[in-house]
Amino acid sequence: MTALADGRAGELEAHFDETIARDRRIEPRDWMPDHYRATMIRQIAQHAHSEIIGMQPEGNWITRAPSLRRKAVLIAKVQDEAGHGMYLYSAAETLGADRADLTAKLVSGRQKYSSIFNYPTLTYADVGVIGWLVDGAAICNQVPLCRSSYGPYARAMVRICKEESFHQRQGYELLMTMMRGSEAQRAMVQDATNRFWWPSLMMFGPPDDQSPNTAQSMAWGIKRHTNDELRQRFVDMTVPQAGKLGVTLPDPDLTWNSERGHYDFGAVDWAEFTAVLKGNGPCNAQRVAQRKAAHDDGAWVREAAAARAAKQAARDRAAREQDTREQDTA
Ligand code: BYC
Repeated sequence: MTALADGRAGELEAHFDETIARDRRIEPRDWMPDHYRATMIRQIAQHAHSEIIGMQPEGNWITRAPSLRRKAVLIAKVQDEAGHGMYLYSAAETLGADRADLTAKLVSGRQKYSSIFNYPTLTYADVGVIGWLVDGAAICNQVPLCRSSYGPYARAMVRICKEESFHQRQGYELLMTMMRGSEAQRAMVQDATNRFWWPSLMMFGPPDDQSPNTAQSMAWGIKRHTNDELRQRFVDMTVPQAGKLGVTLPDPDLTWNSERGHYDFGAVDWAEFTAVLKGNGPCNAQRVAQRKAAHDDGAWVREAAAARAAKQAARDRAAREQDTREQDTA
C-alpha cells in the first residue's frame, strides 16, 4: 500500500470509529472494517434463516388449526415470518452478501439458524406457546437491535418488532382461551410450556463467559446487551405472565431475589444447546431437508422470474434507445 493509500485507510477507519463512538449509524456505502462486515453478515443471515426455518414448526398446524379464525391468524403469522426473512436477506445484500449463496450455506449446514426451531410442535398448544415464549424471547432480544449500529438492520428490526409484538399477543390470547377451556386443554398448555421453557432461554445464546462474539459486537454497537442480560430480562418479564395464565414454569429454582431485584433461575442445560447447534436436535435434519426441498421445488419460479426480469430489461433498453434516436433526429 502506498503512503497515500495508507493515510486514506487511516482516515476511513477513524471516521468509522467516530461514527460508532457517537452512536450514529453505519450505512451500506460507508467504509467498514472487514470483520464488522463479516459479523453483520453472519448475524443478519442467521437471523433471516431463523425466520424462514421458523415457518416450519407453526406451519405444521395450519391445516389442523381448530377453526377458520385460528387458521387465518396462523397463516398470517407464518406469512409475516417469511416477510421478516425477506427484509433480512435484503439487509444482508446491502453488505455485499449474495442471497443464493446464503441459502446454499444454510442448507449445507455452514450457517446456523436459531436452536429453538429444532424442537417439534406436538400439539396445537405449541402454537400458542411459541407465540408467547418464542416470540416473547425474540422481542426481548430484538427491541435493542432497533438501535443496532448497522442502519439497514436496525431499520428492518423496527417493523419486525412491531409484528413480533402482535405475534406474542396472539399466542398469549390463544393460551388464555385454552386455559378457560377443558382440563385436557389446560394440560396441553402446561405440557407445551414444559417443553418450550428451557429451549426459549437458550435462544439468547451461550452464557457471556462462553460467548466468543459478544465483546466485539457490544464494542461496535451491533449488540446493545449481553446474552445473559437479555435472558434475565426475559425471565423477569415472563414469570408474572405465567402466573396470570395459570401455568407453572418448569424450574423449581425460580424464585424472586429481592436483593438483586430479579428472579433467580436454575441452570440451563448447555450440553443440550451444544448438541442442537451441532445438528443433533430432535428436528435438525427434518428442518434442513424441508428447506432444501422447498428451495429445489422453487427453482422454476426463480428461473421464470429471472427470465421475465431479463425480458423487461431488454424492452426498457430498446425503449431508451428509441427515445435517444428520436431526440437525435428531432
Ligand atoms: N441458536 O458468541 P455468541 C425469531 C451461535 S428468529 C443457534 O453469543 P452472537 C422468530 C452464534 O451464532 C430468532 N445458534 O453469538 C422467528 C455463534 O455461532 P457462530 C433468531 C446460536 O451472535 C420465527 C455461537 O453460537 N434471532 O425470533 O454474539 C418465529 C456463539 O454465540 C444461538 C436472531 O437471530 C442460538 N440460540 O449472539 C418466531 C436475533 N445462540 O455464528 C420467532 C439476532 C448463539 O460464531 N441475533 N448461537 O458460528 C442475535 O441477537 C445474536 O446473534 C445471538 C447470538 C444473541 C443469537
